[in-house]
Order: sequence, then C-alpha cells, then structure tokens
Amino acid sequence: MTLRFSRLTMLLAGSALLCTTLSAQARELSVSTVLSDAFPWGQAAEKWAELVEERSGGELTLRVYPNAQLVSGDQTREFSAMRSGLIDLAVGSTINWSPQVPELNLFSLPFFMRDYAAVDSVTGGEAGKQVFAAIEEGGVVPLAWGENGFRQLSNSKGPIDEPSDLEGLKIRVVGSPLFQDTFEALGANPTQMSWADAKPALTTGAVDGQENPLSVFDVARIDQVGQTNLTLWNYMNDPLVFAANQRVWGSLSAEDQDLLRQAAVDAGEWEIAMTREEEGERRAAITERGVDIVELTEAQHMAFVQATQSVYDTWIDKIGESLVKTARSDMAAN
Ligand code: X2X
Repeated sequence: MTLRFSRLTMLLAGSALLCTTLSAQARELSVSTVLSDAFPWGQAAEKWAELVEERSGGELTLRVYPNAQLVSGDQTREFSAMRSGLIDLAVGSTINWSPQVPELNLFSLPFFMRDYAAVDSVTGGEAGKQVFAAIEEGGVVPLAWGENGFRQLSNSKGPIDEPSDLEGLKIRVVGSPLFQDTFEALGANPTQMSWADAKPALTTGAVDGQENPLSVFDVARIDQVGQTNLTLWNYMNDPLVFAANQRVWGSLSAEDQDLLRQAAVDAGEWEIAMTREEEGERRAAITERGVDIVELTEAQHMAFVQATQSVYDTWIDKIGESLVKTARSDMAAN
C-alpha cells in the first residue's frame, strides 16, 4: 500500500514537473479559417499569428489551419468545434457561426447595412457589443472583428438587375437558412453547400450562380467556372470574428490574454483596411477578364429591397427585435 502510494506520488510529481517544463516552453495554439492566405481572410489569421509570435518573443505560437480542415470542410461546424475544444482559436465568418449563434444572422439580413460606414457603426457600436455578448453566451470568447466583405451575386446565365432576373436560377448559398429565405423571396432556387463543394458545383453547372465578396470571386477565379455576370448589389456584409475556446482562454495569463486580444484587434483592423482598399483593383481585374459587371441604380436597388422584406418578418424574432433596433440606432447615429 505504502509502496503503491509512493509510486503514485512519484508519478504525479513527475507529470507535474513535465507540465511545468512544457508550459515554460513555447505554446502552440491552432487557428481555424475557411479561406487560405491567398485571400484577405486567411491573411488576417496569418497576420494575427505573426503579431503574436513577434510580441510574445516566440513564447506563444499560432498555427493556422485553412480550408476548414479541422472540421473536414464543414464550415458550419467550426463554432461547435471551437466551443468543444477541438479548435483553440478561429477567425470565422458570422454566416458560418450563425447556426449556433442566431444573433449573427443580423449581418445577413438583406440590404440591412448599406455601406462600410453602416457596417462599422454596427460592429463598433452597441449592437456589436451585444453580438459579442451572444457569442460569449454561446460558449466562445470573441476578441476582434475582421471582414470578408460585401457579398456580390454572380451567375452564368445573364445580367441580373431586377428580382425577376433571378427567377428559377439555381444559386449556391452558405450556412444559415436565412439565405434560403432571401433567395426564395427573390424567386431563385437556392441550394445550401459548403465552400469546398461550391466550385465543383459551378464547374459542372449543377448550380447557375453564387454570392461572395469581390476578393473571393477574384482570388478563387470564379470567372473561370463560367460565372460571366456579376451584380454589385452589396446585399449583405460578412464580418469575420477572431475568437478563442473558453478553456484555452482561461488557461492563459492575463498578460497573454491582453497580447492575444490586442494582436487580434490589430490584425483585424489591418485586414479590414486592406480588403476595402483592394476592391477597386479587384473590380478592374475582374472586368479585364471579361466578366460583365452590373451596378444597381437606386430604383433597381429599391426593387430588391422590397422583394426581400418578407425575410425580416421571419428573422427579426430569431435574431431578437431589440438587437435589430439597436443596430438601426447605431447606424442612424453615424
Ligand atoms: O462559403 C463561403 O461562401 C465563404 C467562403 O464566403 C464563407 O465561408 C462564408
């Protein structure tokens, strides 16, 4: 008994020593992203890693796993995987996390935030704080904002400048059922699928169109899979959120928490500015490749706004009326 006890004691002491030694060494945390560093989104994560490495003197290392590989390509499982600890950190899209955090559907309401000033007043305002509180409530620690961008509509059939042009078109959409409702309201035939499946579906013609920011259209060369028409309709912006698993966050010293959060804020600001700055060049490059770009007039814009009003009836309750109101007053105060 005594012998067993002392062996156990030695074993415990040994493993405690091992833990201390390990914690004194550099610690590596995983970061999940959907897009690689060929895109601003992946670059945001790499920037975060670079700043953390630099500022911690190599004590803390972030290793980025792109293409949603930590969730086998199923980007709508990223939030749950981070909550459960399968993923330490992520730079994720509000769309992909909205199945677990319904408040994130705020950003997907069609034609809700008209321009960058509106986006910034929501993310940087009272509504942004409430959204972060909802993420925290959902079991993950939110740290900073980034941006995938305003999502634009492309298709292989022809120019789209009024809702009836979408009639019957098969459109690949992402994550949340809200997208199903928006595209059904417009008379299209939406199909939900992951980003990994999107390009093959466009290539074979299984779908006629898709929606993504200009940076994604440009870098992924969506023009090469028959998407000859692009409508710049700014129907929603897709902010990114830098976040951490709760247990990982709790295991860090206050100093490391500050370092990680500040590096996320700085990487996010850097990426948002870059994404916006590059839009003009991207648009020119896409035009150069022969894609027909349509920009909506005010009257055309209003027709889309009207056609998608029913989405608000269904979704305001799910998102929370008070959050939607708060976001509206954030935008009005701007
Ligand atoms: O799947 C998409 O369209 C993408 C890459 O934009 C997101 O992850 C939201």
